[in-house]
Order: sequence, then C-alpha cells, then structure tokens
Amino acid sequence: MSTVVTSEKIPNNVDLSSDKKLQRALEAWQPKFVDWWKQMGPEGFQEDDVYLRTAVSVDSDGWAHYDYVKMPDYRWGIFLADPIPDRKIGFGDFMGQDAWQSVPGEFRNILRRLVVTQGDTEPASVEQQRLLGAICPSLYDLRNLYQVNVEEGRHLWAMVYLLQSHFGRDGREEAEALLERRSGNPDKPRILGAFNEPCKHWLSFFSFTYFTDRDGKYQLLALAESGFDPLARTTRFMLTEEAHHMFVGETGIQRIVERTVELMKKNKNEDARAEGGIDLPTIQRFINFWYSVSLDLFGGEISSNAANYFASSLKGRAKEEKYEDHVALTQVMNIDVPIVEAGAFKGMKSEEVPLRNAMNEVLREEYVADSQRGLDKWNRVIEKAGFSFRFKLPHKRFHRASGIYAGLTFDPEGRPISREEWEAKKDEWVPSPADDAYVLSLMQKPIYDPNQMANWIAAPPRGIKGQPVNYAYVRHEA
Ligand code: BYC
Ligand code: FE
Ligand code: FE
Repeated sequence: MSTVVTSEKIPNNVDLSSDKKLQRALEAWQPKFVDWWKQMGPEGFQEDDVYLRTAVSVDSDGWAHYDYVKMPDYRWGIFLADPIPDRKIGFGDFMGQDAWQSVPGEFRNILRRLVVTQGDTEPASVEQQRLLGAICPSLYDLRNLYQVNVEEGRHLWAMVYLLQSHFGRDGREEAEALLERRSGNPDKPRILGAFNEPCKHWLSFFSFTYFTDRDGKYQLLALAESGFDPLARTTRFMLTEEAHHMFVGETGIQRIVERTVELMKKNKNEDARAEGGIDLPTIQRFINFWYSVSLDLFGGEISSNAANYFASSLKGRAKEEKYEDHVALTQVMNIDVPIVEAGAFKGMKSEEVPLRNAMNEVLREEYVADSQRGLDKWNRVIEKAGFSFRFKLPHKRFHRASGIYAGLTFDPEGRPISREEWEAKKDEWVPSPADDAYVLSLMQKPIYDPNQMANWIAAPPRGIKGQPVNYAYVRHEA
C-alpha cells in the first residue's frame, strides 16, 4: 500500500517530497490553479461551507473524508492507484513487455497529446457549470454540483502531475495552457466539441453528467489499460470518483421524471408544463442533444489516430482482459459509411475497417449499450405511472458534428433526410431556444432552504453519507 501524505501543501501518495524539482514545479502551479478556480469556478459560493468528500488515499474502503470545506480551500491531491507488481503491457505492439514507468521517447508527442486532451475536459466542465448555483433546485443538489466540480478540478491535477513529472518543459507549458483555454471562447476554446457547449440549466447539467461524464468513464477505462503505467494508475483512481458524477446525472433525470409524471397525473390534460414541470418530450430533446455531442467525443469511426494509440500500447479498449485477442491485427469491423458524390448524399455502404482503425467505434459501441441502462430505468418510472411515453436513444448517425456522419442530416431513427426536412423538424428533436428559456424560467427562484425542493424535481430517497435529505449541505446565506 502506498503511503499517503496529507500534511504537505499538496496531499499525495506519490512521495512528492522526494522529488524537490517536481514538488517546486507543482507548488508553483498550485496558486495559478486556485486563481483559475476563483475566477472560473462556481460563481457566488466560494465563501460558503460545503459538505464535500475529499480523496485522502486510494484504499478501497474509506478513500474519502467528508466534512464542510470552503471550495477554494479544498485539498486537491495527487493519488495514483497502487501499482500492480511486475505489471505487463496488455495489448498492442508491446503486449507482454514490462509496463513503462517513463515515457517511451518515440511516443512522447502522441502521449502528451492524449494527456492534454483528457486534462482539458476537466476544467472545461467546471467552466460550463459555473453559474448553476444561482438557479439550484435544493441544497442537496447544490452540494452534488460542487462535489462534481471539485473532483473535476482534481482530475485536472491528475493530468498536470503527469505533464509536470514526465514531459519536462513542454509539460509545464501544457499545464499553463490548461488554465488559459476557456470553454466556449471562440478565441481560445477548449479542445473537444462538447466542452464548448453551454450548460445553461440543471436539465442540461444532469444530461451532461449522465452522458458526457460517461464518455469520461469509457475514455478513462481505455487509458487505464495504458502501457504507460503512471497514466494507467492515475486514471484507475479517477474512475472511483467518476461513478458519483454519473450517479448525479442518472438520479437527477430520474427525479425529474418522477416529478413530471406526478404533475401529469394531477393535470386533466396530463400537461406537465401547465403544472410548472418539465414535460417528457422536452427531456427527450435534451437527451438527444447531450447524447449526440457525447458520441462525437469518441472521435472518428475510422481513425488512424486511434490505430496508432492502440498499436503503441498507449490506449486500449475498456476492460481489455475481456477480449480474447489483444493485438487486433487480423480482425475487421463493419461500419456503415455514407456515400457522398459531389457533395450529395447517395446512400450507405458497409465497409470492412481494420479493427485497429475502428477502435473509437468499439469504445463508442460499449458506451451506447451502457447509456441505454439509464433510459430503461427512467422508462420504468413512466410505465409504473401508467403513461405510454418512452425515452429512446437516437441513432448513432443523428446530429453528429464529427466522424463520417458529420455534415449530413439524419432523423433520430438514423434515416437520411434532406437539409430542408432537418430544418423543419429539428425543434422536435433537439432543444430550441424556447425550450431553454422555458426550463430556465422554472429555475429562476433558487432553493436555499434545506427543507424545500424545487417544484420540477422530486426529492431524492436519501441524503449523503447517512445525513438526512434536508441537511444543510451548503451553508448559504440567501
Ligand atoms: N471535438 O481520429 P479522430 C471527460 C479531433 S471526457 C473536437 O477522429 P481521435 C470528462 C481529433 O483531436 C473524456 N475535435 O479522433 C467528462 C483529431 O484532431 P487532428 C476525455 C475532435 O484522435 C465530463 C481529429 O478531430 N478524454 O473526461 O482518434 C466532465 C480527427 O480525430 C473531436 C479523452 O478524450 C471532438 N469531439 O479521437 C469532465 C481521452 N473528436 O489530429 C471530464 C483522450 C476528435 O486532426 N483523447 N477530434 O488535429 C482521445 O483519446 C482522442 O483524442 C479522442 C479523439 C477520442 C478525443
Ligand atoms: Fe473528470
Ligand atoms: Fe466526471
């Protein structure tokens, strides 16, 4: 078991004090991070006590400590999962060799790029969510938002640790740049599409934590297989925290659905909006949006980058051990590719793609199956209430902005449609400005009384860490 030092400026289990140069570099970055947090982190609640869990070790029982903290004083630490003795590389061209403890020179650039891309998403999400406190449905939810935010901050630390400890001067420059890009800023945007989309209200927040954090889960699972052992160990521990983020999304939407069906029963026209709730078709549109932008995050269906990552044993498949073969040199995957001639869509054809080039699609398929589980649960709530509406994940081709379907128009069933038809129907399928305005209008009055819950969402069945639901999870003077 690795020793944990929490008394230092930067809590860690990587024996930071034995590497003075690295320690100085990280201690120099720390105040810049806190400045970024104060400027771009949660607005309006930085002085409040928040009931948060803080990672203090990587022990499977009791890795976290719960207490009130002011967010800028959160103890962001560096924690790597315990090493696996004599770990061997489990896939790709270097399969069977000893896992690397330092960066292989020939892969330095692509590995840095993977680490930077992962790292960039973490502060981006905090930026996207920074204004949500002012429209929160309860103190319970407010606390969950901030729990997610501080942990995304810690995930940034995890990647910055790798950059500072293994990539020399370029790593230090990348660590600075991670604090300089801004979500949604056209001059210095975050790297990946979904992380520049505005997250204006809590329906988007819950959809984001359900769908976009789930991309995080799959990308982290793929990186947890990495032959570069420090990356594998840090992502393994990040996954422990990630589970809560998806829980927040899944239960958040579930509670909205519970409340919606209650309001529908109350209304003689089964009209949830008339009762100040969020109607099911609106929820479906937000599912369509955040699911499709999250599908984009997996990268192109046919990707030489993905083949390179796999070949160089840097990024594997989720749970590589469940596959029989780990080299992927002889198999193919059939992918439906659009035929486009002179800019015009002519139909689809199935193409055999060498498996290594299809690794993004392999990971995306797992993500699709995992995403369905939440919808099944939400649908059971609707079914039990006696309504016939059911949520459905749109087709993988729907509303894509990257990969082979980008630039083409498909309906939610995946049928090709004309651009005119898309324009005429899109407001039924993805949220319109009017949907955003309606949802936001419900949230204008934030709830800071521990005994209250907003009208558009049901109370959770239980509180956090054995505390009651009406606990003062955030001590906020309204
Ligand atoms: N938006 O070969 P391609 C998380 C770029 S989420 C914009 O198709 P590749 C979290 C791509 O960079 C997990 N650009 O894709 C969740 C490439 O650029 P170049 C984040 C995109 O490289 C919630 C070009 O298009 N972690 O942790 O195989 C809250 C063609 O690339 C997008 C990772 O992503 C896009 N959506 O795969 C907080 C893991 N997609 O070469 C946190 C690290 C692609 O033309 N990243 N491009 O300049 C990777 O593994 C890969 O970079 C990707 C892309 C899977 C993202
Ligand atoms: Fe994260
Ligand atoms: Fe997350």
